[in-house]
Amino acid sequence: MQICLPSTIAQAVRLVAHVSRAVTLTVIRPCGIETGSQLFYLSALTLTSWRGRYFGANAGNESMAGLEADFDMDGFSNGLEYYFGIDPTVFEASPMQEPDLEGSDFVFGYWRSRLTPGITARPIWSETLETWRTDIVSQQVVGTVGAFHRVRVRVPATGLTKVFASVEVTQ
Ligand SMILES: [Ca+2]
Repeated sequence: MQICLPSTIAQAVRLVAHVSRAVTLTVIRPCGIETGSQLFYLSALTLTSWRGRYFGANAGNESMAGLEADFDMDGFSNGLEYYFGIDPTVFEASPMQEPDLEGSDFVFGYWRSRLTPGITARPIWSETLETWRTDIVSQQVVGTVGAFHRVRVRVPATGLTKVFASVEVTQ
């Protein structure tokens, strides 16, 4: 009796978190090639399930798992960590990257989760760190990898002496 175990799976299953679709798999065996498809139903990681994933029995504890809490004390609230798609229990380097001047515009980038149901987020900026503004700032998705978008934020800085920028997350 010959056992015909698969030697390779020709097509890896790569699904973006919010995409439900049929995926065709091709399995190559020593005795032949088999192809089939399967419809995968996926649902986005909600804020509630995200809190459960990282905080377990403490998911309902607002001082640990709440949107404004900063459990790992890395300077980013849990809401921001959910938005950025990073671990809220591990102190990590800032997800804000590549601050620079392009002409007279202040720009920076970051990776964010493609889908974050339950929250809204927008870039904000300030000259003083006291008053945060949402005018004149713009953002653009400049890339996509898996479940993440690469975002580029731009603040026209003509006439400004300082620009501080962040992202505001609200529920
Ligand atoms: Ca944090």
